[in-house]
Amino acid sequence: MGTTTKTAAATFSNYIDGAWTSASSGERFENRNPADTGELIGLFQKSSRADVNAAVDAAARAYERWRLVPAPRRAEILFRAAQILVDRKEALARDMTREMGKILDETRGDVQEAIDMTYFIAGEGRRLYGQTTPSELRDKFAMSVRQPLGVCAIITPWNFPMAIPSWKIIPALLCGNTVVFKPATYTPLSAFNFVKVLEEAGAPNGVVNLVTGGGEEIGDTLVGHPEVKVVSFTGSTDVGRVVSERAAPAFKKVHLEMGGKNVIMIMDDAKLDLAVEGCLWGGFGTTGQRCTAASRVVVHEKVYREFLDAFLPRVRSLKVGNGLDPVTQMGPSISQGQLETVMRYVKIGVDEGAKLAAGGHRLESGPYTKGFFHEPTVFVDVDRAMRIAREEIFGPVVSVLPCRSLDDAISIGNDVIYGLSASIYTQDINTAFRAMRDLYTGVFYVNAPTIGAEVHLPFGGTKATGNGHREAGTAALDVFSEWKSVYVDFSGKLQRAQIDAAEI
Ligand code: UN1
Repeated sequence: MGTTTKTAAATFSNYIDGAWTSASSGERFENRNPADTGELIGLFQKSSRADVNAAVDAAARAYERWRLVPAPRRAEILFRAAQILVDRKEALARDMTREMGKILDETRGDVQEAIDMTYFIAGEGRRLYGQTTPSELRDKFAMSVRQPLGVCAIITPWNFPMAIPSWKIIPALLCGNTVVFKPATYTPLSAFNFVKVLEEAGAPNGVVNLVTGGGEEIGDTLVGHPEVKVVSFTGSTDVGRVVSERAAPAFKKVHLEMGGKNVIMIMDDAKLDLAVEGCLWGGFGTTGQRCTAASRVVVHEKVYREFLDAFLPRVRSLKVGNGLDPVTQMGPSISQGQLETVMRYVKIGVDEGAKLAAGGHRLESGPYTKGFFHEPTVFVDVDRAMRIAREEIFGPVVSVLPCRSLDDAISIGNDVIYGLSASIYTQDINTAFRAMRDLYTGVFYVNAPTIGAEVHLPFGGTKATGNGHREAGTAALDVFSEWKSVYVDFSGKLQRAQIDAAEI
């Protein structure tokens, strides 16, 4: 068992080579509820270089057997894992809300996304299609097959503590790789829960390894380890750049999923009540802590006032609180540091001359005393040059900008360094298709907010959001496998490609 109750709080172990083990340092770190820091969720292993090395070594050994297990057999383990996740969905969601704050409806959705991904990718176990193609020569066969790469480093954020690990770990395993999983320090319990499910589903020893803890030492050791062949990272653009540079000298395959400054564009023919619902959900769902959050809303000047008159009262009436309370609509920020970032950006917005139209303050009294709560906040009359319109805040802050036309909206929409998600509200199909074509993002929505991607399509972004790879969908298989082209000559003689022409 991975847990032992010593004092009041349970202690959770690393998982290396099929054994639940303590960090070699003997040190632990605390995981606390961001809605109530008085609640200690548990103690987790503070791992160091030695633990990472042990995990990578175990994964490298396990790889030699795992890569030879037929993919449909590997998939059977994943199908079992999906079913266990279904059975445990409610408990897993509650654990997740306690450790990272988002409301229960959303943590149920997070677990559901892991279930969806696991079923979807498990199905690919019987569909790892390559190509067969006629050879240009007689008595010769040509085909391509996917091959695994080896040990994958999986480095994940706290905002989707089970969904995002599933996007990476499940396709990595299906393709025949083994993994070392380093989750964010704010959400080690959901990581533990996920790995436990994989263990119970029958993942052989060493195929999945979990190393908890923070700091540069673990990340640096993991990314730099010569046995690590793939690095899949979701997090900030700044850290993504460091990961990329660290992996570059050995030409490792690096998949990065980073920041966003996503836009909802509302045209003058839009259904405004629908757009208001979309902006509330896109802007304040997950307390604005999604890479896909709708942190910018661009509204046609003809309906600008009308939209704000409907939107602002709804923002002000959002119920903020502990995500376990069914009436709560928005939970806390993840940490003191994230809360301070939000407060810093509110000040930046005010100093830049944007108009604060809703919220703008930390919530500290009554039920909020022990958590990292902030009011849902809206700036209006924002200019595209302002920092609040350009930089990712990762909190409950929405900037509303007026625009004169579709072209103006598209120009504002594209005028940021990121390119994850964008959306348009319009009733005109021509307008919708033009915007779909011209917004340079990896995800696009019509008459829906910027959040809510489903697992069977590729997920990722352009520009500073990503590095050209996509996760989810069958695109995920391209991150975790490499193509091998195979030629079988059964002519019994030397046939020189491009030189010997086949007789007609
Ligand atoms: C993220 O914001 O980090 O599309 C991931 C969505 C979710 C995933 C978000 N399915 O909003």
